[in-house]
Amino acid sequence: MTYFTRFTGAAVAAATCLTVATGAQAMNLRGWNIHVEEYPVSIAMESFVAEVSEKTGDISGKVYHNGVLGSQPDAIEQLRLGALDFGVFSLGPMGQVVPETNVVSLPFIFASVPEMYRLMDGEVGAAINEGMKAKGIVALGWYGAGARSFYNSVRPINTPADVEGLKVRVMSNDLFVKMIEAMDGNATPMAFAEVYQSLKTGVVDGAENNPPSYESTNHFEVAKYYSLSEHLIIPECLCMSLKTWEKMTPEQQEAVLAAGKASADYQRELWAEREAASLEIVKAGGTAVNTIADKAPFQNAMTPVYDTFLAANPDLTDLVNTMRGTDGGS
Ligand code: BDP
Repeated sequence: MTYFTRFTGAAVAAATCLTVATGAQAMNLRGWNIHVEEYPVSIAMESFVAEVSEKTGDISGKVYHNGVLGSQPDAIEQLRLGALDFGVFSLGPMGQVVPETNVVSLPFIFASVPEMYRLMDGEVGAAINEGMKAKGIVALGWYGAGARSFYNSVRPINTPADVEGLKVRVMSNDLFVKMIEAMDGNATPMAFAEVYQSLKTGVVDGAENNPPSYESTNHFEVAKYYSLSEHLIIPECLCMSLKTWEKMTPEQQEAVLAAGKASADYQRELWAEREAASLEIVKAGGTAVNTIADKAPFQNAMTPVYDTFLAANPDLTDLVNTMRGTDGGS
C-alpha cells in the first residue's frame, strides 16, 4: 500500500463516519410478499433483509408473507405512498401503474427465460427501471418467475380454439384480458388469494401461472389440466419505495442495491430448483400435464393484442422491437 492510498483510505473512512454520524437514520423496513414462506421469492427476500442489516448495521426489516398486507395492486399503491418500504412484485400488475412495464406482459415477447434475464439485466431493465422511478418505485433486482401456462378443470389445451368459451382468471391488467379475448375465452381479473376458491366453486374454469405458483397455492388440486403454453414470461421486481430510498444515505443505498442484486442471483437459482420440484409434485398429485408441440397458432392469435398495445403506446414501439428482434444472440 502506498502512502497515497493509505492516506485517501483514511480520509474516506473519516468522511464515511461523518456521514453516518450526521445523515444516517436507523430504519426498520416493512416488506410485502404475496407468497408462502418457503417460496423462492420469500427465501430470497429474507436473505435480502439479512444482508442489508448485516452490511448497514442500522437498517433492519421484516417481510410479511402470504399477502397479509393486502392484494398486489393495493400493495403497489402503498409502496408508492411509502406505507410499504419494499416488496417483490410481478411486473404484470405493475403495468396498470407504470406503462413501461407492460412490454414484458406482451404474450411471447421473450424467446426464453435466459433471454428474459439477459434483457432485464441490460437495456430493457434499465428502461423499465426509469419508468418505475418516475412513479415512485426503485428496482433493486430482477427476480425470475419462469413461464406462465394455462390450467383448467375442463380440458387440456393444445390450440387457441381450446381456450374458447373458458372462464379464465387473469392478473389485474387489461393486457391479460385482451390476451384471453384474442382466443375467444372469458377473462376474469381477480386477486391471487381468491383464485383457489373460485376454481373450486366453478366461478372460473381455469387460470394461468408458473409451476411453483400452481403448486404452492394448491390450484392443482382443483384444476387438473396443466397445458404448457408458456405464453407469458414475466419477471418480478424486488422494489423499494422511492420515499424510503430517499431517506437513506448514499452508503446505505449502495449496501441496499448490492443486497438486492445478490438476492436476485440467489432467487434465480432457487427458482430453477423449485420449478422442477413443483412439476413433479403436481404430476404426483394427479395433474395431467401436456406440452404444446406447436405454439405458432397461439403466437399468431396474439397479433391483435400487439396491434392494440402499440397503437395505444407508440412511444414503446422501439422497446418492443428491441425485445422482439432478440432471439437469444443467434
Ligand atoms: C405469481 C406471481 C405473483 C402474482 C401471481 C398471480 O409471483 O406476484 O400475484 O402469480 O397470478 O406467479 O396473481
